[in-house]
Amino acid sequence: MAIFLKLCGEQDKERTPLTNDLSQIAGQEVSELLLSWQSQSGCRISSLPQPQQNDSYRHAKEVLLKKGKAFAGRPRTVTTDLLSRGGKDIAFASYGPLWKLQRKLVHAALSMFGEGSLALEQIICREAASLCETLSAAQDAALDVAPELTRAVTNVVCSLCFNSSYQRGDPEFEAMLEYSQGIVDTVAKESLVDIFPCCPCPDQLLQQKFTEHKEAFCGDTVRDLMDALLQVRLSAEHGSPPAPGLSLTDDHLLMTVGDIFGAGVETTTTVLKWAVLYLLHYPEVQRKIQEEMDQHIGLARHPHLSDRPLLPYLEATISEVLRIRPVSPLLIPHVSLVDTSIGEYSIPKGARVIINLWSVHHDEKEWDKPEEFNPGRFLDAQGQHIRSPSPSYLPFGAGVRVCLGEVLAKMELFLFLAWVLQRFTLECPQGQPLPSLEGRFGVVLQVQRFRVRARLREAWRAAS
Ligand code: HEM
Ligand code: PLO
Repeated sequence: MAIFLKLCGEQDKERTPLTNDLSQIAGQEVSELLLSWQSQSGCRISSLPQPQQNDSYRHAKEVLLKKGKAFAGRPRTVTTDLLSRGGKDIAFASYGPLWKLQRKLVHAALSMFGEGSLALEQIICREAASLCETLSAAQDAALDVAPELTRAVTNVVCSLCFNSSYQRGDPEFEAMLEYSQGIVDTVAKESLVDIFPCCPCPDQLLQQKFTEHKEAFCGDTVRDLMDALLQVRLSAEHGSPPAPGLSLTDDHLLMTVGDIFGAGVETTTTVLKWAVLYLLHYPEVQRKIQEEMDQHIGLARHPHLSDRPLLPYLEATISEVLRIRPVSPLLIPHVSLVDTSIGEYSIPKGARVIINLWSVHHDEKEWDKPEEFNPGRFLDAQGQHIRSPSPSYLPFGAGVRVCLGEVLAKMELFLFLAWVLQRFTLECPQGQPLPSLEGRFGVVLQVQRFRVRARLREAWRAAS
């Protein structure tokens, strides 16, 4: 079943803890899910009746693409209001001119800092090199790679947002990790108000960075996303006054960067962890990626973004990880902004619509043995080119609310995995059982903790 609906009553229009709802979903039967929602919130819940044939992804696409604008709203919840200072960010903001402007600005800034160009690639490669150093230093010991992957990804996003990065063990970085993990865990478990009852905005680090940037900003040089946003606001102030409702307050700028930071770190790190976990379970996939790399790149130089067409099996592996363990298995909830319909069903204005991406990605009618990890399904018969085996695949969503970071995320996933697999073979530490492939439902589909042995490849040792 691809779509759930929630038809809210007046009483909880504004203050329904979103993730309490979501945490109920993982691993439960749909009927259970609907009952638990009903008893929790007193809302009327319905789901579209069993879809006909392949309607599952069609309904999802109708909501996201065909009627994207009609379903472009977001529900307001206690938790997201706290995270976004009342919807002043992008992800949890309602559809409107300010949200559009914020998206446009981030898009422009991402292009300026190098979606596809050299600057961002250099930053990612610097972090990939540092990650490889750490793995080398661990000298075959069983290592919890999660903090290392998080540091690498955080540094890319920090460079992009604040023009800064962190060394291992930096107390500010440790504080940031703790804060971020705290939010992710908390959002997964319960409402944030229970944890920060008197402090609705626990984002001091972000605030501190913002204040530093505002003080240093002179309007001439744009060092990062924060400067880019300050500059846009400055130029707007010099022109005619903004139309009512179109002025970017400090909170809007801060929450925009907060979103890019939060989304940039949580999602990409999680996919990298899933990728490593699947490579431990499927050593033959790892071997194939390494063979492909040895053949097309060799060991005398580092991988570049321009190598992507040369490494279709690695690209296919990334696509398969994003299919089998979608980071955001229910996307972010959508809300209908007008009376509308899905298929033959009428949907009233204000209905909460949850797309079940998990079922779209595990639909047996669309995917051969969907539980099987098989990167080959994304390759053509010759294994030379990436292909789209089914339209039932939406890891980044689609339409007006589509992910803003898809290009950046794909750059990072490709480069980090290529750098690591060129040098190391990832293995389960000796004598330990293979770690679980079961996810933990949180704000993203989290990986359970596991350890890895990164063994330097003989070929790499010999070559260097
Ligand atoms: C939204 C997936 C990385 C920024 C989303 C959505 C999905 C998604 C499924 C929700 C779409 C919807 O509600 O219909 C992913 C995946 C990623 C990733 C799988 C990594 C592999 C990133 C990165 C950034 C980012 C690196 C930032 C640079 C955003 C933002 C939104 C969003 C701002 C909200 C868009 C809106 O509501 O208008 N992402 N994302 N994401 N993503 Fe990503
Ligand atoms: C992560 C914790 C941050 O402090 C705030 C934040 C902002 C954007 C959110 C992100 C959190 C979690 C992952 C989200 C992202 C927007 C898109 C992304 C929800 C809550 C997805 C699709 O998973």
